[in-house]
Amino acid sequence: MARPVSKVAAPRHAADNERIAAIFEEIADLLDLQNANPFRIRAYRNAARSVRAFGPDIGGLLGSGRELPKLPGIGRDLTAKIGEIVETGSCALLERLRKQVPGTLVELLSIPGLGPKRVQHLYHELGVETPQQLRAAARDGRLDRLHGFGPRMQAKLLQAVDARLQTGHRHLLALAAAPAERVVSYLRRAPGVSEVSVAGSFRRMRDTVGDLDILAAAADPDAVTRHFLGYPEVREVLAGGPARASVVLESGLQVDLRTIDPPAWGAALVYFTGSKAHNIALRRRAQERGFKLSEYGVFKDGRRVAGDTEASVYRILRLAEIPPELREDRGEIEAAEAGRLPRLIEPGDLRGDLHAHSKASDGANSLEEMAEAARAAGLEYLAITDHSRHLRIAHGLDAAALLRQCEEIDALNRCLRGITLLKGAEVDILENGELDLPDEALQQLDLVVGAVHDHFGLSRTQQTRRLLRAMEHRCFTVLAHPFARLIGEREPIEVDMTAVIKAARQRGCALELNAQPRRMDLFDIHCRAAKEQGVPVSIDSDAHRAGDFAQLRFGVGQARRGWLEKDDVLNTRGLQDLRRFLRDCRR
Ligand code: DGT
Ligand code: CA
Ligand code: CA
Repeated sequence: MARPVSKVAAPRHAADNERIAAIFEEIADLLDLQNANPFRIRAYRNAARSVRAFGPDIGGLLGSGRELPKLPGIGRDLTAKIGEIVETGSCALLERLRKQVPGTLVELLSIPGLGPKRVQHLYHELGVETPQQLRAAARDGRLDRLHGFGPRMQAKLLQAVDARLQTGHRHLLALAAAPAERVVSYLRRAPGVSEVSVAGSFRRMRDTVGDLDILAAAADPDAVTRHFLGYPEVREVLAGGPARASVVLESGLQVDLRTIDPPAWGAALVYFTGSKAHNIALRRRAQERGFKLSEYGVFKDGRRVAGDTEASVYRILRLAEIPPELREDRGEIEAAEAGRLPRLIEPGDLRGDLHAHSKASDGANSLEEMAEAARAAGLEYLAITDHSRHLRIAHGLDAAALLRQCEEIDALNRCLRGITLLKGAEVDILENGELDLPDEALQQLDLVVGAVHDHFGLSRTQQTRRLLRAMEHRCFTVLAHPFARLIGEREPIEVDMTAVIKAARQRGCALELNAQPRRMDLFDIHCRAAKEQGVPVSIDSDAHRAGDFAQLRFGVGQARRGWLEKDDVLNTRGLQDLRRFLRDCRR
């Protein structure tokens, strides 16, 4: 591993809570693969959970010289490890374990259905180390020889492996965000730098990113590259020329840096933001108008006529400035020409959240803690939607437990200030399209969020019929994560989304854009289809812990990719307005 020598001290903020938790989880995984003491493994898993559930930024706390408060499951040894991670960005134990266990096994472990026992079996008996090798072994029947790999298990595994290989080595947008922000703020301190921006798919807010493309503007690119290669989170340097460099960070994320001559800043930003399809369409338009457009500027007869800012590039092409999320060549250039670009929704437009969990099912925090966190995130209302009984792994609620929760919420609402809790449930849509709670239970709720959590493999016809039937229920309000996909783990279900959107319009219910990083479901194109049909989209966090409301901004990013404006989104409405919708929705 090439780690460039750096004179720059590691910033004390190099570890956000998510990163600390991820390190603890990786340690637990690696220990697991070594058959280590189960108590030790569990201690690291609990610590990861604890760190995630902790609201304030631990790096910030320790950095400002304060002590870490007592966290559940975190004793002296783990506190020291946290200190080490904050200080150095990593942890000696992790480095040691990584040398002992083939790294690809951890990737196998992250495939649903594969625990440490099965991964060890695969490795020791078949030499399987990667998802590709696993797929090959399944296809040519070698798995049949192994204990614990029956036909159903194999079918499930194959599906999960296919989903994984489809996504490739892409990173979830939300998980790339913290490293991206850190490297950007580090680069702003490089000598002579006037601008720094993330470009590429990250700036367009795609749900996953292949790598991070970062641009800096400076007259002396060499100095910027040198500064960049000294970044403490760099694990490996792939290329390090004067004006461009590529590295891999500790998190596995690749970062490409390009340093731009300031007069070409805007043109470069357009070019490297992409998408490729948008760039091609822009360049064609430039040509038609007698210009030459490149990453270096807009030229006429060899002379640069625009390109210092993005606005200058679009202006000279007679276009309104197109927000990065729309740059996919899906009609944005025509809209910009006609002055008909949408006024995209902004994160600050959200006034509530219609999907969140508490300790009562599989969440980490109490009702009150969730309410406080939602208020701190700037929301005015929050629907508590714990799971229904069918979802046993999530400790789903039955009718009686739900009734008790409703009473608790009524009581809480009498003393909460600045936030209102709504009574809801995330109700399983059963295989036949029925809802998993009796009508009497559903009727006492403010809203019902219906969701598919099983039978993912139904045919398109059956799956569509299932969803339509569920939506017909007189208490149904929001169809949660309509495709039930998990990025890199589970493919979207087969369903006729056009029919679902039409049915939602007739029924007067809403579709969810679930902002959990692994879900990001609805897709952007279906947001746009919903908008065209006048079906409101609800951008929900699906929060399972207090910190999860921060995910909403990625949901807003995807909504923007789907051309949504404030009025297209249900939870931009004030509480009264929302209540009217909920009332009208109920038959
Ligand atoms: P990713 O990294 O796979 O999530 O997607 P992007 O869009 O970030 O793609 P990337 O990193 O390969 O390149 C960054 C941007 O550079 C891309 O959005 C547009 C521009 N670009 C890259 N290759 C080409 C190309 O061959 N032609 C044009 N016109 N633009 C390109
Ligand atoms: Ca990229
Ligand atoms: Ca790139």
